[in-house]
Amino acid sequence: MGKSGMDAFWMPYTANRQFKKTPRIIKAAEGAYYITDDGRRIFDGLSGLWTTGAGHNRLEIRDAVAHQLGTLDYSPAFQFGHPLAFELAERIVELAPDTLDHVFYTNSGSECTDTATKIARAYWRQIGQPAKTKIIGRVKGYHGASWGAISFGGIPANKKLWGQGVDSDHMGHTLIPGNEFTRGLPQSGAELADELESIIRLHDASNVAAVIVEPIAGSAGVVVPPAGYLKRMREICDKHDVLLIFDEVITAFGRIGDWFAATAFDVVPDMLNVAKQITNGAIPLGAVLVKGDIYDAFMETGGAEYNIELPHGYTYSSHPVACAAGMASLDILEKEGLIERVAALAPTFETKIHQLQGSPHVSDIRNYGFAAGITLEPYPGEPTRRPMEVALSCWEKGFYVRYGGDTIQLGLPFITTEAEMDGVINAIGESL
Ligand code: PXG
Repeated sequence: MGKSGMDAFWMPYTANRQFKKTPRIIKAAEGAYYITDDGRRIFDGLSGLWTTGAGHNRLEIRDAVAHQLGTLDYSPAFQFGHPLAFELAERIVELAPDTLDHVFYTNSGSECTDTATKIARAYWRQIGQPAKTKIIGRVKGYHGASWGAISFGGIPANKKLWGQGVDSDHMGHTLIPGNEFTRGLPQSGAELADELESIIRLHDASNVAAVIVEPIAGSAGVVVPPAGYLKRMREICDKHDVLLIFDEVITAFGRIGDWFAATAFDVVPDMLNVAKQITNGAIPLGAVLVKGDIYDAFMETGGAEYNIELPHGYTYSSHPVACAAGMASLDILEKEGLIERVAALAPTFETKIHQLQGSPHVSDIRNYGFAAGITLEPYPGEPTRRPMEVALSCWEKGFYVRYGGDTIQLGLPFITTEAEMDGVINAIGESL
């Protein structure tokens, strides 16, 4: 054992030295609350890591997982199948926009990123355009931690240690002066999508495979797209034969008061990535929803029927226990009307969160559905310190909020009451 009993675990995306001096240990959870090792109840203001909208320790999920573990704990993912994998795929496709009618399973958002962009490059190659390899992301984009994700992702701190990755380029983000403190979608800035056309022209469309965007960027601090921006992006992709990938790892399954951003904003991508909320966070599972035309192209160019059309997948793709958790999570969202609840209470949350305008150091607030980002003016030369201090102060007060870069982020559980909204927002205000 290490010196303090904490040395051995190299914690991910964590200030290890600081954490191990002042540990924050979560021992249990219940509904919208965590219970710490010293017995405190902490309101979960980020639904885990945007994962657990329906609240923690849901009995329905526990029962489904337990049942599955006693029926079929694992089955080989390649060349064999189990019933739940097909049932869950059919169910996801029913919820999704019509043209997204195939599901490729992964275990995480990062794997979705690699899967969708690998499918994009392979698709162009299979239909005779092998030079279309470049993937375009955005500044401030977060798509996970894989080689692909850090290449076309746009968060500098996540890129700087690794050097050259996958062939990619970046559009700018959409946080423009004048749009501060917008409630919901900013009304100006749709033309920022035109930069995509310039980048495609720069590299020539014959070299560009796809563009990947979070319809609402999460990790960068809840960056909401200007009205019309995503539609414009869709038009540019169509014009230049570039595939459009929506990374909906945070936005899918209720966070924004709809099943998907694609349905909320009425823009249908060629592929759509989901994870996190699909199992309410209980078991890792991700999926790439793929347009029929793309799937069909692989089937048609696959050669002999015994050939594997897409040599890609993971040992745990379509894991039976994860699929069971997925079915139970979708049951809860549907039966309890949680997505409708988020839509109904989003305006209340919007009013409340914007009451922080005017608090010390607050330079912007953005919101959509049950997500919000607050930008704080930095200490000179220490851009990430203030949000950390505010979040740790909230933790002391009994509220978990996310900090990252120069932002504080909220991703409320879908079951949050109005009093709980006030509680967490007041805690942020007092901490500021
Ligand atoms: N895409 C998006 C849009 C994400 O938000 C990933 C991909 C990667 O997923 P995995 O499962 O590989 O981690 C994410 C992850 C935050 C925060 O504070 C967000 C994520 C992870 C950790 C923290 O906003 N999102």
